Order: sequence, then structure tokens, then C-alpha cells
Amino acid sequence: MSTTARTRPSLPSSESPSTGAHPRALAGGLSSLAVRVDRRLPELLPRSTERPEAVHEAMAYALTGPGKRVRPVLTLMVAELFGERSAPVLDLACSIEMVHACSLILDDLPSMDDASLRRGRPTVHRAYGEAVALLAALGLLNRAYALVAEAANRISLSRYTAEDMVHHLAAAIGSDGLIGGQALDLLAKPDEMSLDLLEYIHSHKTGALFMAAAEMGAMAADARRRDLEVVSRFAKNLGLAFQITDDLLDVLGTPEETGKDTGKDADKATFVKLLGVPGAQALAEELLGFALVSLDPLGKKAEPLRELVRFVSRRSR
Ligand code: GRG
Repeated sequence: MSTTARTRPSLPSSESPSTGAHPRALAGGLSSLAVRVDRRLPELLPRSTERPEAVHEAMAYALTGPGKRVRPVLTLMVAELFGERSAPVLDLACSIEMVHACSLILDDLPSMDDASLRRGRPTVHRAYGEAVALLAALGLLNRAYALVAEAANRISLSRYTAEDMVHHLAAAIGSDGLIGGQALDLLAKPDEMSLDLLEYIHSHKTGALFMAAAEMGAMAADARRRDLEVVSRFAKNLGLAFQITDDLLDVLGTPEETGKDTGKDADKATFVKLLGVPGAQALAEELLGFALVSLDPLGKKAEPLRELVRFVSRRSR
């Protein structure tokens, strides 16, 4: 497969931040938070006119493309739930989206999922070539860590330190987090597949970043440890359910609806393969039910998080 750039896409300029009014933004009350993220993301990147231009352009292409912004919205919602709505929290949320964008670039590579379409456009390696895609992924990851350190230092915290936050994010991404889940997703043999292994894969490759997103929001708001544990449990179930709905969309959706290649999981072990479509749908709903129950101790103020659950339950993209 050729890894050279085939399409040079048009890029939103980092000097004119996106309005966030793209077709894939979250619906309803969630969309105003997604718009805040969309406006801030381009401001946090190096200019595409600065060297190395191709890498900076690919970073912007990957980061500012029309994603749903579910993870940074989760960070903002959790922080707000515990009373924190400052500018550094928005930057923390954006750092989570940078990690997510990095993971999508890597996941789409020929050596991983070999995907051609993402967010309705060519994947980063199809647009810029594999070498630039890899460097852009690393560029986003490093920018994310720097941003967490900078933003955390601007928030006054008593229970947590900036170091805690950076460490937390690193752990979520590492070989016991996203990297671990992705590794077993790629390496596990179909005849080794079990519910237990699938749960490991999905809760690491997807659940870990949802958990980190919620936990960073709670830490930024200096939430009590037991409140942090509540939102962490919520995010674990939400993330696992989100991945199952992703697998369902791979089978039931179209590239026009989802903005990405569908039918890519045909040779992979997924909950849909193991349980069938109705079984996977039932499991996703059960996990979303657990997510809702875990919010009970937070009462009415957790309503935005319940809205996020409803979004995941109904999503078609
Ligand atoms: C070093 C960060 C890092 C990762 C290395 C490649 C890898 C390990 C992990 C891949 C994790 C991955 C891509 C999981 C899939 C998660 C998922 C359901 C993606 C789709 O998320 P959406 O629907 O996408 O939120 P948008 O486009 O809306 O942002």
C-alpha cells in the first residue's frame, strides 16, 4: 500500500478558529461545550506556516477536523459539576482531545487498522503520508502533556498537584491503558477471544481515555477522592458502552453516516461478533444503565452527564 500523500486537503486556518458549527458536533445542550472546545483547539497548536510546516499542518488536520468532542466535553462537564469553569480547565479538556486525535492517527495507520476514511475525510496518512502522520501523532501527544502541565499549574488545587495530573494521563495512555488495549486488539487471535479479553481490550483502548477525561475534570475542580471515584466508575461504563456502539455502527452504519470506513471489524473479535447485534445492543444498554446508577450519589447536578449517556445510547455517528 502506498503511504505517500494522495490528497492535500483544505485545512481550517489556525488564525481563524473554527466556529464549531460542523455537522458532527454533539446535539442539544452538549453542543455548546463542544463549540468551546472547537474554538480553543486551533489556538493551542503551532502555526502551520512555522517549520516543520507539513507536520504542523497534519496536526491541525487531525485535531480540528469534525469530531464529536465527547471526551473533552466529559472533562468540562465533570469540572463544572464540581464548580470549576476556568480557562485552564478548557485547556485540560483540549489536551484530552489531542491525545484522542493522536490515537486516531495511529489507529488508522496501515500497520494497524489500515483505514482510508476518518471524520468524512482521508485519514492523516492518506492525506500527508505515513512518516508525517506518525510525527504529527507524536507532536500532538507531546503538546498534550505540555498543556496539562501548564494548565494544571494555573489552577489552584489543594488535593492534587500538576504532577498528579500529568502522571494520571501518562498512566491512562501507557501499556496498562490505551496502548495495552490496542496491542491486544491487534495481537489477540480470534480463537483466544472471550468476554473477559474483549472487556480488557475495550476498557483499555477506549475506556481508559474516558476515565482520564472524567478524572482530570474532577482533579481540576479539586473534587473529593470519593467524588473522583464516582465519576471514574461512570466514565468506565460510558467508555465501554461507547466502544460497543462504535462496533455496532461498524456493522449497521454507512460511511456517509459515520464518516469512516465501515465493515472494518469483519476479521476482528468484537462484542458484536461474540454476542450478535441484539446481544451487543443489550450489553451497551446495560453498561449505560450502570453508568446512570453510578451517578446517583451526585443527585440532580449530574444531569448533564445523564444527557451524555442518552447521546451515546442514541448515536448514529
Ligand atoms: C499513544 C495515544 C496513544 C495511543 C496508542 C493507537 C492506540 C494506542 C490506541 C487506539 C485507541 C482507539 C483509536 C480506540 C478507538 C476509540 C473510538 C471509539 C474512536 C472513535 O471515537 P469518536 O467516535 O470519534 O469519539 P470522533 O471522530 O467523533 O472524535
